[in-house]
Amino acid sequence: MEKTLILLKPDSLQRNLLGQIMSRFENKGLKIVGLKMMKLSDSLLSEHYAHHQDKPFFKDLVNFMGSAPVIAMVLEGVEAISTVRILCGPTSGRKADVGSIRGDFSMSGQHNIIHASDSLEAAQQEIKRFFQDDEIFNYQKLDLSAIYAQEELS
Ligand code: FUP
Repeated sequence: MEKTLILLKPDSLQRNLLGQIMSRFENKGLKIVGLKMMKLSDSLLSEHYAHHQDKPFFKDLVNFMGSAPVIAMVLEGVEAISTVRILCGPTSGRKADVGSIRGDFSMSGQHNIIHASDSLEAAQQEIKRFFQDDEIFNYQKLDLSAIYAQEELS
């Protein structure tokens, strides 16, 4: 089963969108197997955005991403990496389809609400970057109907 790394960026926190965005992943059927709040350091951000270090927006990006805590999550599911990217929409909120997270909540190419790993290789690297092994959980989703049926009998 694939795992992918999500960051709910500082604008999600500032705009009170965390619950709505997490609900989308839960409703879709993706499983949350890691979850924490983190204030990202310049050095961690420089590593995470190393592929953009020569871009004119790099400094602003690092400042923005460190301006408030983020929520880091690991989501698990069949083809979770590409499925989550579809739910997020493309980088610019202005170009993202209505119905996607960026399309519904962002008018920006930088304040675009969410980061999601874009490949298997990136997901593996990024999960290691933000989570220790013991912060990722392996658990079964319960069949609640069986538990409710048990209650009915007792
Ligand atoms: P994505 O994978 O959709 O997050 O997009 P990229 O890896 O291309 O970009 C990573 C982040 O760089 C974006 F989420 C926001 C920032 N960025 C800018 O600030 N300005 C730009 O023109 C492009 C990207």
